[in-house]
Amino acid sequence: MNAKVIKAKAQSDGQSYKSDFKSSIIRHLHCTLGTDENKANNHAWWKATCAAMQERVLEGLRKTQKTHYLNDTRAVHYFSAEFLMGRLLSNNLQNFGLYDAAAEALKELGVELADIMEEEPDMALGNGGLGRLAACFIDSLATMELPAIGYGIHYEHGLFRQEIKSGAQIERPDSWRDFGNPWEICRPESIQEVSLFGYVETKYGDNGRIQKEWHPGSIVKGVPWDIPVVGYGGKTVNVLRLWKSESSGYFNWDVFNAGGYVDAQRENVQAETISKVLYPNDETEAGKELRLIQQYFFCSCSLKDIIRRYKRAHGDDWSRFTDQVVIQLNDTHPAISIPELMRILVDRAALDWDKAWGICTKVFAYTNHTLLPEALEKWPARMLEKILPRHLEIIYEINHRFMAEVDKKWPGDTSKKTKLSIIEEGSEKMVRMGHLSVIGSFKVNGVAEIHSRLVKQNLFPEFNELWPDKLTNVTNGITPRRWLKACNPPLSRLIDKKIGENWPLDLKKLEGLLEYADNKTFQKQFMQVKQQNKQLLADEIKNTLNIDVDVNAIFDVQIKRMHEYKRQHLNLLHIMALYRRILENPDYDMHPRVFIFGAKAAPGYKLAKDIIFAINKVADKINQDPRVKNKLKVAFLPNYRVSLAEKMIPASDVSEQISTAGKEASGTGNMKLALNGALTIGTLDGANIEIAEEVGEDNIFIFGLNVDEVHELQEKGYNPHDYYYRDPEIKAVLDWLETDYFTPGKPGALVSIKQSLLDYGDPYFVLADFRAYADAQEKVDKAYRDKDRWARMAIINTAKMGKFTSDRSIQDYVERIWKLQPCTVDK
Ligand code: C3B
Repeated sequence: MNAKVIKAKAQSDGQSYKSDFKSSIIRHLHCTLGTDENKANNHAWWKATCAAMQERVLEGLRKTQKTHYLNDTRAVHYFSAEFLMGRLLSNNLQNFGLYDAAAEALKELGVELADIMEEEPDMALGNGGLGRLAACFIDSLATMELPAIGYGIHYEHGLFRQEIKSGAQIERPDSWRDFGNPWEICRPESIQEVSLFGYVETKYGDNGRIQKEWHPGSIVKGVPWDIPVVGYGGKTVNVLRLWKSESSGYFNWDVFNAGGYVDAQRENVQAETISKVLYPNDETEAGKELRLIQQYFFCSCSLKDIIRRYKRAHGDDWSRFTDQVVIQLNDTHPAISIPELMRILVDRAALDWDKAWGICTKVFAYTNHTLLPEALEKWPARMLEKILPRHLEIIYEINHRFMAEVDKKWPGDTSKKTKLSIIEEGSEKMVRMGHLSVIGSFKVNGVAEIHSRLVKQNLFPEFNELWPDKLTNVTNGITPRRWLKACNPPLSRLIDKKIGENWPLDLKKLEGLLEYADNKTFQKQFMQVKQQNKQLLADEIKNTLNIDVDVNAIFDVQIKRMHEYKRQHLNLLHIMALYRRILENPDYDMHPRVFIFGAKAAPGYKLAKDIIFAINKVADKINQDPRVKNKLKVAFLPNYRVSLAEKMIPASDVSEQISTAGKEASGTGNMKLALNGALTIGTLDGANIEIAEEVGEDNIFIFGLNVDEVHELQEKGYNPHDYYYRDPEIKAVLDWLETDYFTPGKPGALVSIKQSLLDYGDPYFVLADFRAYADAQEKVDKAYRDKDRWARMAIINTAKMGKFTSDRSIQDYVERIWKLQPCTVDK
């Protein structure tokens, strides 16, 4: 169905729906919430509206599940410890094509849809890019009518809420379901049990075969909560199934000796902590026992759920399992699924090892999202032995057999074995989850061309030699439904008028805008929309920070997790340099600019928190300094999250994508900003490279060292002091950090940034790239002053983002990895 048909249908649906919807909202106000039209506050209206919507959603879900069951479809199972969903009301209304009808229905009831949408807490069950990617992917899967299920963890507390107090980040607990969440449905009929701890008994079966029996020390319950995932067009409604841990109230008493009763109770209480809270570390492996338990918990529940469904259709006949089931591992977080499936097949289903391994290695595929060493998960063998003793044995067996394969390929080469072994020997034996994932999967993909090349060349070169077809690329993407249609209504309407309404399903259609790139009227309309969006963001900045910003200034935006490799401090040093230039020369010629940040730091990441503090302190000073004459403003918006991104992205002129080349696997914010007409200033890193290829080098500001140059500099020996002494501006700015200029009475409060860049060797080459960055920023400044040129560039950016729809990513997965067929669900 194309967009016109969807819309016509939605309109006719819309008319009848409007009155149905109105009565449904009222009914829910009365019967679900126990209130009425006169008493209801915005929160109650929001809940009643969601409940009214959910009636349709659940009908779609029921039909989808029935259709998939009757067609016995092959399905992809997306295993991810994170799903960063954001808000769902607007998305679900949009995808059903009922947004306008709902807005009108509410208006007739005296309520503004936009106001009640603000009541919805974000579902922040993820940290950043990896979790949001999973959310975009399940949107695309449903939209493309592909049978799919997302599996994850039902965290009681998602990513912490960030407050800024006196410039510093404070973490507060997130409570997305404190007053109940209207979208989720509990499915007690599908509860699973998960074993932990205990010991393994070796037995001899009747046939003389060795059998292993795991006697667990405790058992917890996994309770599934389903979130419906509505595809665009409203036909397929898939499911995101999130597992909540609960005490099973059951013990394997034989492991407790007399007097173990109290300990047993303690374990019971601990059962509930498994799904309590999301680990807030982005790209660092915490090495914590509870995290491993979380991972195993959701993987075990999910695998058992898949097998239960498979057995309902196929009984004990395993021969069709790999035709029906493919499992995508989103990073190594769910890698423990591999030995878990082996355990189920060998110990429970009594398949022989080779047969079981044959199944495993046709079921799993693994996505690598990072090369950062601190993000590559390794678990102490001792920890695995304690928590999952049988799995450790299985991992040893997988490794033993794999080492034989390595020996065949490279006879007698022990250094190859050391490199490729799942087990890393050392003072403490470690299990490398990346290795396990590559060995246990039939495909491994990186998330942008350059990243996948580096995965092959630097991270897993020997695996690539051993299995040349295993490693591949699927460049990331974003859903244009949320990241343009829903978050930027005025631009969407303008595009609809020019090229029709099919682009949310076929984003390459945006290229139709190219012929208007030089059209003065269109340029004006395009920039007016931007101005309008900037005004809304300016209001938000005024409301939250009480800072006045001018919408004629350049809105320069850096939004992402706070991390040294993402180099928010490079941005900060440049802001300080501009400030200094203005102080030295009051007539310093620059177009007014507002630098806007949004970023959370991992609570234990000291330097990241110091950078947040520094940005806020520098912002305070600059924003209050009359000598700056409004040329420069700095705004750090607290609590960056999906719903805030939806407000910032449509209002951005400049998109900061300035990571050290080779460090950002892909990035997806870069795609969202360019899609909404922001111009990128960025390094040749991650998907920036592919964005540059699409828009052309005239329509992007590329600067700095590329991957090879970073590598060369590293080899040659990088000394940041060279840049400090040679470039007076760098020196002045770094020395400034040491004074109490930005932190009156507290000299040295910002010194850790200088120290990291000089004393600790500037591991992310900030100083090496500073001058090139500052020069590129001057080019941005010049370009913006030429209004026509800027409008043209912005339009071209929007027009050329077709490649980056997550529908294209999913199509790549389908063709290269999953081999799935769509399945049409009648509405
Ligand atoms: C991120 C990477 O940092 C991004 O470059 C990438 O676009 C996304 O994943 C999605 O692929 N990432 C993350 O958010 N968390 C990790 N643990 C590892 C990578």
